[in-house]
Amino acid sequence: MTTPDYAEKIPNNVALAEDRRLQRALESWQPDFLTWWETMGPALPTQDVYLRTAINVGREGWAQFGHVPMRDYRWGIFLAEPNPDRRIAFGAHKGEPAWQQVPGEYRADLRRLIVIQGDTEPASVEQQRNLGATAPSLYDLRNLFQVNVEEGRHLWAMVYLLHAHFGREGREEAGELLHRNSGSADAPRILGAFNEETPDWLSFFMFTYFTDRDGKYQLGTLKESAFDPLSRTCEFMLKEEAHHMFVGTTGVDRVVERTAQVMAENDTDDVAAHGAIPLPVVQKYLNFHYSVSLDLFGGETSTNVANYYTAGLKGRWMEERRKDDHQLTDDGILVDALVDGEISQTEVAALTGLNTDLRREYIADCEGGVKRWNRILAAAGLPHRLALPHPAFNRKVGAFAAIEASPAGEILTPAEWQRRKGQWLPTDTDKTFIRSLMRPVYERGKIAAWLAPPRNGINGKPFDYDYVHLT
Ligand code: BYC
Repeated sequence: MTTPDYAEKIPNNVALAEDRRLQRALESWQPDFLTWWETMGPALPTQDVYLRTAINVGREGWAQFGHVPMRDYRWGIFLAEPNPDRRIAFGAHKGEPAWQQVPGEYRADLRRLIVIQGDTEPASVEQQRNLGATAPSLYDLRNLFQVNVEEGRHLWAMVYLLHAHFGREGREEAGELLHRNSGSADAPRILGAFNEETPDWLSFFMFTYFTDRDGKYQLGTLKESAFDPLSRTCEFMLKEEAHHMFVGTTGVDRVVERTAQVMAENDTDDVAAHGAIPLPVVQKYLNFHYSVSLDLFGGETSTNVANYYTAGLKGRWMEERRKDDHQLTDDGILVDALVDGEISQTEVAALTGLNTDLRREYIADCEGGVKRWNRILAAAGLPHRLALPHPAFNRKVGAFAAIEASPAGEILTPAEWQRRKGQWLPTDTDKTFIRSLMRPVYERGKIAAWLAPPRNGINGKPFDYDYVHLT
C-alpha cells in the first residue's frame, strides 16, 4: 500500500506517479471533469464551503474539514487498505486468490457494472444542480455540497478503474460518463431514477434516503467482488456514503418533526396554511422515491445477476456472514411474481433470484426509516403514521411493471389507476405547493419554516456556524 500522495495534481494512494501513462490519461480527463462540474454541477455561486475532504484511508483521520472553494476541492483516488491474503468469498472461484487484474472472460461484464455504477454518481449531481438556490439553511446548503463533491469523487473512483484496467474502451467509457446527462432526450443516464428531477428539498431528502440507500446496497455487493481494486474502491466509498444516508434520514426526520410540531400547536392536519408540509404530501413523496428506487434493483429474476455471482463479480449483501455454501447452485428462493394475473410468489433458482435477495435487504432497511419517522409522530402525540407502499406499487421494472397496484397492493385497472394515482403520488398541485415553500434562507442560524433545525452541527460546529460563504 502506498502512502497517500496529497500534493499530487490528483491526490491518490494508488502510486499514480509510478505509472506515467495512467497518470497522463487521468490528467487529460481531469479538465473535462472540471468543465462538467462547472456546467452541470452546483449552480449557486459560492466563495467557499466547509467541506470534508478524503485524504487517507486509515481508521484514524481519513478526512479533513475546512473551508474550500468548491472548484478547488481535491477529488482524489483512494482505495481501502489491501488484504494481501484476500480470497474470493463466493461463486465458482470461491477460495481462489482475489484478482488484481481483470480476467479476459469477465472484462465486458465488469466494465458494464463499473459503468452503471459510475453513471449514477454524476447523474445525482446533475439532478441536484439547482437546489442551492432554495436551501432551507446554510447547514443544509453545506450538506448538499458535501454530497455533491463526494458523488464527484465516486465518479473519479470508477473512472480510475476504467482507465487503469480497461484500456481504450475504458477511456471511452470514462468520456461517455461526462457526456450522458440526467434527463437528456438524446443521451440520458442509464438507470431510470437518475433521469427524474430533484427539484425541491423534500425530494432531495427522499432521494438521499431512498436512492442513495440503493447505492449503499449496490456498493456493498461490489465490495464483495473478486476484482480486488473494485472491492477496495467500494469499501472506501461506503465510508463517505454514510453521511449521505445521514442527510436523508435526518432530513426526513426534520420535515416530520416540524410538521408534527405545527399540527400539535395548531390542532390541525392542515399545516399548509402554516407553511409546513402536510403528512399526506410527505407520504406521496415517500411513495414516489421508494418505488423508483425499488426499480433500481432490476428484475426479480435475472440471468445477469446469476452470472455476475457465479463469476465472482458481484456478491450478496454481507456475503461472508451468510451461512450457506456461497455458491447457491442447489438452492431456491421465493420471489415476487404475477401468477395468473394475481400478486403472488414463485420459487426460482437462488442464483437468478439474487436481485430479489438484495432488494429484500434494502426494504428491511427502509422499514427502519419509517419506524423512526413514526416514533417522531408518536412522540408528538399524533395518531398519524407513514408507511412504505407495497412493492407492486408504481413499478416500471420487474414482475409488476405490467400492472398497476395501489399502495395496499390491490391490483387496479388502468382507468382506476389514472383516477386514483393523485391520491398516492405527488400531483402538480402538490409539487407547486412544495416549490412555493422553497425560499432560500442564507442567514447564519436561521431556518425555513417547513423544517426543524438539526440536533447538532457538522464536525462539532454549531448550527449557526458559517458553513458556506456565498459570493
Ligand atoms: N432503469 O437483468 P435485469 C448509486 C435494465 S445507485 C433502466 O433485471 P440486472 C447512487 C438492465 O440494465 C447504485 N434500466 O438487470 C445513488 C438490463 O439491461 P440489458 C448504482 C434498467 O442487470 C444515489 C435489463 O434492464 N449501482 O450508487 O440484473 C446517488 C434487464 O434487467 C433498470 C448499480 O446499480 C432501471 N432501473 O440488474 C449517487 C450497480 N434496471 O442488460 C449514486 C451496478 C434494470 O438487458 N448495476 N435495467 O441491456 C447492477 O448491478 C445491475 O446492472 C442492476 C440491474 C442492479 C442495475
